[in-house]
Amino acid sequence: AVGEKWWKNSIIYQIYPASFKDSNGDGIGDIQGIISSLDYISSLGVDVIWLCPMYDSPQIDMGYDVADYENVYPPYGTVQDMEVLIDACHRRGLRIILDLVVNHTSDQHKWFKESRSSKTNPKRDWYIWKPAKYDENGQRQPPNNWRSIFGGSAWEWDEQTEEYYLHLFCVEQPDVNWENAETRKAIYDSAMEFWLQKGVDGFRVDTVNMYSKHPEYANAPILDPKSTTQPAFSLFCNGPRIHEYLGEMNDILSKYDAMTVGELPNTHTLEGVLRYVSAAENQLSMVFQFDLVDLGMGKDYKFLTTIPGWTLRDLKAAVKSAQDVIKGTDAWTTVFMENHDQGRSVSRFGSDKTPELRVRSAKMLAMMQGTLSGTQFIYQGQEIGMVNAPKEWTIDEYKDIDSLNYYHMTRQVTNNDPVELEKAMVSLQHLARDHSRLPMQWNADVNAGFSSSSAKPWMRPHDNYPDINVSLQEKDQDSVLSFWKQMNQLRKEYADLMVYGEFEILDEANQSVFTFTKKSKTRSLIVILNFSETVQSFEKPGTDRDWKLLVGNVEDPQEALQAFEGRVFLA
Ligand code: TEU
Ligand code: CA
Repeated sequence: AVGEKWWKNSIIYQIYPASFKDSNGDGIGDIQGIISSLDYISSLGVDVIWLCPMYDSPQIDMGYDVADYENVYPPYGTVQDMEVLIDACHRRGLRIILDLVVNHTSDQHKWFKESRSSKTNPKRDWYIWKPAKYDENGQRQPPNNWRSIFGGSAWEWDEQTEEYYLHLFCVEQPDVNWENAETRKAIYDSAMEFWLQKGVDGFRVDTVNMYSKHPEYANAPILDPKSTTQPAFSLFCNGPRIHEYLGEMNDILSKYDAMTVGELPNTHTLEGVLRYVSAAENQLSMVFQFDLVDLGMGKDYKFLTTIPGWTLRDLKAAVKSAQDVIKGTDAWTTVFMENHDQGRSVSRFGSDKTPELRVRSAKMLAMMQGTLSGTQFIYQGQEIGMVNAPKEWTIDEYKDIDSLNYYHMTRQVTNNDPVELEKAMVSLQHLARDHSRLPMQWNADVNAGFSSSSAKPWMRPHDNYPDINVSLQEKDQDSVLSFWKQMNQLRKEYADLMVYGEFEILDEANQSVFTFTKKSKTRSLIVILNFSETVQSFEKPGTDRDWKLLVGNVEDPQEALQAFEGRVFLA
């Protein structure tokens, strides 16, 4: 709509630097590789790129452990390379946003090194330090039972100063003390203004609801009686001062007309979400809700004994919860199914069983994403229908700290029981964040064209790259890639319906077909998606207008819907 913020009808392409394009054959993607791929990125019809962390970091958590906000991880390049990239994007009419990771830093950040050096150091209070507790046997215990999101206690004992520090993620990611105004100022200057002044157009804000912890640091309720640590999300998410902090951040961002998209885990009520994204609240432009990507992942993400399923009704409800954010409100929302923490959408919500079903279901998912309201996000490789790592791969191919911690813990707890370790592998085939981190598949050359043929990529390329790659799909009118380009074009042309239209589900109870409408004042879309592997009948809802088929993923549509067939009608 006229006068709307620029980011509302933007399509954002997410880049995971390590796995996108390696320009110098060291096996690690880099900024020059991204610069050399900008023609490709532009050809997709996207408006913005989002770069996952490229800051200097020991890479314990792939750059989400930042050691220096004002420098670049040397294998990725330099600050100067970033300046060239920002400029190259802008010259093409692309915008660029960075990842803002400020709930925690790396333990190698100079702030933390100072903080841990002594109890009287001026930066002691920049992190969250607490004294030990002692049990009835006089044994030292952490301040509470909170479990780290990557497993184990969220508290780490520091031998030198004899206190514990908090780390909601890994040991090497100490949580910053946001209660300290001087610390907040340092974060705003170093992590935000430094890059805003270089011209970046906004940020994806990591774990945006965890900065303010509930100040009692109370024990979490015992959900897992076998463990000494407990999931404690409600005690560190959406704490009492979070909206005050986000207000301060917004004061800075609004000077630059910068957009923000916050990552909002563990927030399940509409009111809770609106507190972050209602325009009147002046907090964030939009957030990622987790309802859709959490489908079938189990309650606590890990320690699965059976793989939970999901139903199409659950998927519809998850889609609805993000669409409802803008229904009659002044808020904005997002559309996404993949990112660097999730398995591939084709493997999860479509089918990678046969090439035919893979291609068709990838296009069907593109039809769903392409017609839902909100800012659209496409994760690298999604546009060519990349799939999860092969089931046969062993633990040696997995690199993510979350996966490795999980596997090693299983090893310890079960005394290397091969049956339990096999189960752990099945869980990882389902849950691991690694699936989205395999190298981008550019062509059929050795290493998928990600790296030179003599290089050893930091992660093994998928064995299927000769069949699924950019080069092949660019030449093919019927490829997943060509289909995404078409959807991106249609999204611009029919923005009143696809980006802004009012969403309504027509078949809530149907467990095979998902039918929804998108309406503007003058016209409507009807989207019909067969999420099943079997033929399904369907009826066009009665209307006085003629429905015209705008786009579909089956060559010669019949009366009934083929497996994973989708159709979008305009009236
Ligand atoms: O993720 C935070 C988050 O809450 C989850 O998506 C998390 O990855 C998952 O629960 C682990 O099982 C963000 C980043 O996207 C992720 O890559 C980082 O590891 C994490 O923050 C810490 O910075
Ligand atoms: Ca490289």
